[in-house]
Amino acid sequence: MTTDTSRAELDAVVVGAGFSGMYMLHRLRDLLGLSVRVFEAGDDVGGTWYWNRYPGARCDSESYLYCFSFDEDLAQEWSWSGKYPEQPEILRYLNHVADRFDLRPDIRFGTRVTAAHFREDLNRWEIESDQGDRVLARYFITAIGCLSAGQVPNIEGLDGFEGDWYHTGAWPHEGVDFAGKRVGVVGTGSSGVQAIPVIAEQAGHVTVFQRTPQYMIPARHGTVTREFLEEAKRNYNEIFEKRRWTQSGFPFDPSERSALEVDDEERRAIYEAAWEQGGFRFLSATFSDIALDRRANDTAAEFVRSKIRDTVRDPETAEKLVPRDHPFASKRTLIDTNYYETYNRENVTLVDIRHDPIEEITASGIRTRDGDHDLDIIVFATGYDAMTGPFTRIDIRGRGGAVLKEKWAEGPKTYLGLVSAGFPNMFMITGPGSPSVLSNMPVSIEQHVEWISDLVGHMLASGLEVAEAAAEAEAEWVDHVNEVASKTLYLLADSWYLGANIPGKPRVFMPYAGGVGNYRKRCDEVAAAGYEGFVLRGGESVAAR
Ligand code: NA7
Repeated sequence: MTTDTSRAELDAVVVGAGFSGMYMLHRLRDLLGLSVRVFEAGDDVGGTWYWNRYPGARCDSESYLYCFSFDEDLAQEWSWSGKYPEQPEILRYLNHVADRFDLRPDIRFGTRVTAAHFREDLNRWEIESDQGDRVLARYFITAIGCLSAGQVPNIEGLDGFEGDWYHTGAWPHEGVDFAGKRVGVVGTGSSGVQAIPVIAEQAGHVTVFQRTPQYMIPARHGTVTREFLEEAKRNYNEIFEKRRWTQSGFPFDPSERSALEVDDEERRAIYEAAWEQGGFRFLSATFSDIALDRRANDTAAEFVRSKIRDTVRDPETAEKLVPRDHPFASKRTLIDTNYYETYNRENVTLVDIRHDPIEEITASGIRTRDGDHDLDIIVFATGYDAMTGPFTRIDIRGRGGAVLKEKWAEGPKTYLGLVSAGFPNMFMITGPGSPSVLSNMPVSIEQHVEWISDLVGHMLASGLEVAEAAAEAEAEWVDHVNEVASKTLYLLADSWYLGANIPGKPRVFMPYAGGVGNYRKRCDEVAAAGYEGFVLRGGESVAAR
């Protein structure tokens, strides 16, 4: 424990001031009247949207669905400019929320929480920051995001690179001037795929280093009009209520047809129509069994492969871009704008590093087995230590000094993705074991924030001091999360859902694939049954549910 420069005793400490932390602060402070401090590593609000300022950064949930629903006036007064919001627009929205609810006075910016230890003698969390804070709080709430611990691969020679390099998730605020530069982009997930076409328009030359080819669905920005967005506002209640009960937090009607019950011509026509509309609807509005049945999935995969071959003029490049080693949508589905078309540009080269691996970074670029690629700038779009990384980089200790990182060494163990046994009064917003990254995030965030504040309200009203997961309830939930995942095709890909992108990380499917609506129902039932699966303690009395 470090120097004690700032002491305070609070009801709650919230870590992170993105969507989750901001709404959590509002609920606890303005609804329950608690004293709350939010610690935020960035210099302003926004979380993911504060950090991810790379060219082309935007959300691939549609704007009118990627926002808060808890306040109708907020929903009515804000107008989105188009189908998919770009990073600056989402950041403006979150700044608007911060101003509207006067959140900033309770957020300490530029401050990273380094440790949180549960003090059994006090029934309080002792929380420390890199700025020397040391505070006590009854509740310790993580709003740290699922994709906030960026990973730059450990490639020999990076230190000696004489150009500039950046990770997409820690992009300089002043931007990067690519004009005339030779740029290497490592990684072709959502971030790389958004950035590459935009960088290619500015740079002298772009070399893309691709490890795994991915399936992409076009965004089709023009398919949402201002009239549509105004209409959506008028149907605010209906749309947002529907959003809460679907599989992924989008209010779209899923198809009930199997991809195998229609003939080739009809199937192709259905895929074509969804392809023209663009976006995530392709996953749900086409057929019901794409994510579950390998043969059905193959039809979607083959359709996307044919689109790649139709778009990319050089057949050799097209074949490098065609995904073959995993089912469609078993990694995070990507939504693109001009991605495949970008490979028709003269100034873009694709290096398939599965066949021509990166050997080292030299002073002047990247050396692969087959040759040297001279570069002025390297962009690492190499993703995150997803879901557990944001937790394990904080020194979190529960009862008896138990270390969360050690408890989770073989994979995250949570009850409902909200709590972890042995870590009393610690609540995780969109923690592992909840739908989180498999859903439209604001929907899952609102559900967790409201559920947590309801529990805290219940504790206050009932004189309870401590809420904690029962070990058996947690074990059952972990089994359930695994069982649900085993019925999907997710386990057939090396994805960050499974930790496969981080060397040495245990291969465990971390999010809950049972669907946002089913999950919400389960959480509601747990609460209605007096917080079943929790041990609630108040003063001397102990209530095991
Ligand atoms: P992702 O989706 O994890 O993508 C990272 C990309 O970087 C992906 O193509 C990886 O290949 C590649 N990668 C990772 N490590 C390496 C190394 N060591 N060498 C070469 N290539 C590597 O991160 P994003 O930032 O694009 O997106 C994160 C999420 O943000 C996204 O899913 C949305 O939810 C929003 P791989 O596929 O692992 O072979």
